[in-house]
Amino acid sequence: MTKVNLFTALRAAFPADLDQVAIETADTPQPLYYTWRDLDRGTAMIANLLASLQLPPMSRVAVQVEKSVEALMLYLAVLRAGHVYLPLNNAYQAAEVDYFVGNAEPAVVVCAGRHFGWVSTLAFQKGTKHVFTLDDDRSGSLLERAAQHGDQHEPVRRRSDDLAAILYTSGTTGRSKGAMLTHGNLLSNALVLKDYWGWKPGDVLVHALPIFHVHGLFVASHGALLNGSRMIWFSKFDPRAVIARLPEATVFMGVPTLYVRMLAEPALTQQACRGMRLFISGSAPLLLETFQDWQRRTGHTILERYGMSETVMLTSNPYEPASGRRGGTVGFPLPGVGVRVRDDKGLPLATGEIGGIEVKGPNVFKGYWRMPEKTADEFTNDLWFKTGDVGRIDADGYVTIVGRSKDLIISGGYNVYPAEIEGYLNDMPGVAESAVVGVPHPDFGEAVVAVVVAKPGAALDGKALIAGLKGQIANFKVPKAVFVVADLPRNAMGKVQKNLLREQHKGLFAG
Ligand code: MLC
Ligand code: AMP
Repeated sequence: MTKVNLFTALRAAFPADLDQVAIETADTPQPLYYTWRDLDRGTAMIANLLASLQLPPMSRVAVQVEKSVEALMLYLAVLRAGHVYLPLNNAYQAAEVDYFVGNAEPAVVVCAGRHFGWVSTLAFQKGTKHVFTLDDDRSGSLLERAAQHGDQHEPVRRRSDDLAAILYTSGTTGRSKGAMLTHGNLLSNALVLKDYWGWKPGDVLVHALPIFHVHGLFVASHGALLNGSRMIWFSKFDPRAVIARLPEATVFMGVPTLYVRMLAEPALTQQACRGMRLFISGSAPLLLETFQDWQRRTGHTILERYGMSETVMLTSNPYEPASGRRGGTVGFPLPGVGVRVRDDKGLPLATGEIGGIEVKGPNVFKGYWRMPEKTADEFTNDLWFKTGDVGRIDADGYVTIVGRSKDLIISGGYNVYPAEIEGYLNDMPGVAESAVVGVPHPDFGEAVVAVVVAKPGAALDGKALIAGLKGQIANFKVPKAVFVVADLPRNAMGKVQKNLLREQHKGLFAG
């Protein structure tokens, strides 16, 4: 069991020579070079600013900003100051942010300068005392205020079961739940991955994922920081630009869409990948076709792993030997992580049989923020967490995910819960009812599609409904297509048969 503030552990891994470059930006107008000393001083100044606000211990700090090195420093500073980091996808719109702020009651909110008006209004209404701005050009009140503070700061002591972060993940009923992750959850997982993925001196990570979810914020950033490794930092994924930087790098992490988009670039060759040691994929199923195309084109075998906001990383294909990485599987339970498969009644299944995936380990979260009943529902009597994923474990121990019992769509690595979108559609004028499903999509893996029924006498137009949703909910949740129908297919019990809708629309984006 780890006993330290996660920041202290990451800080201890900084190289002895603090003047080496820790992060180099790849898509700012001019490249910016941040040394390890810059990270240490910058996080100290922000932590000192937070300390000067005299917040109660473990206050939530909610952050919705563009990706930047300073945004990463803010995350590290929140850990350092002993508070709880609450990252928000920057696609979230006012109604979504309003819910998160109302639910988490952050003491501090940090937002983009252009959103200060509406964010501060709703945050102050909910009792937040401090709203700062941070933009991706290093401007904003957060850094202005932090610059007035000293660059030395003693990290606040934290125990392993103290909260470090809250990550909101949507619920099946449409209301998001805040997964509470502790210093111990995050550090234990980062230490296991450092070893399992063979991080070594000289590694360089191309970081091109957003930093408001587990993959980019924890798996990628912690991996590099804990290894004292340099990062080549993209604020936004651009396949061509990323490929151009691969020759200087050794490690890359992405959701499957990133691999699909890079494969579409002629510049992706064995030569471009000559220095690479490891390509890792996760957050959504990697198609076997993508896995094989990548092998053929680059000579590298993608290592697929499986995780969740509630658990960080759970399973991984082996690092060695690369030939042990099996496409279509998510590999083995990580050291210290228990993975088992159960039937509907919670009974054990034989090897290879398909059932609900349950997990246990030091990485498994502490529960949902202020939702004890929901938390209890998601754990078995013997305290295994029910992932909502459906899969099997074969005789060699490989875990394969075959589906989900939770009604969830994963589009380009982002989760979309149909119930939430149906709620918004049903509230629109003229809509009697709706059903939202995920269908195969060549770029996003799955795409959100809605089927709606009009109220008697109302005339509905799919494009107008899409336009109406934009501005209300994050853009990645907006259906790519809306069909207006006379009736939704239902079974004898009156339940909408979403499988029939998925079948009917499965070819919509083919080719
Ligand atoms: C963008 N768009 C999407 C989308 N991303 N639509 C569906 N699904 C997505 N994921 C839409 C926008 O709404 C917009 O539509 C249009 O695409 C262009 O927007 P953009 O912002 O320019 O898109 P782009 O930069 O190309 O983003 C695509 C992407 C991004 C794949 C790079 O989605 C991304 O970074 N995904 C990674 C998500 C991630 O990190 N997940 C990890 C979760 S952690 P319009 O109509 O407005 O033009 C987790 C646990 C674990 O799951 O195991 O790791
Ligand atoms: P999130 O709530 O965003 O953390 O998403 C977690 C979910 O992503 C998991 O419950 C899985 O359904 C899915 N997921 C993550 N990694 C993989 C993977 N490698 N293959 C299939 N699904 C995955």
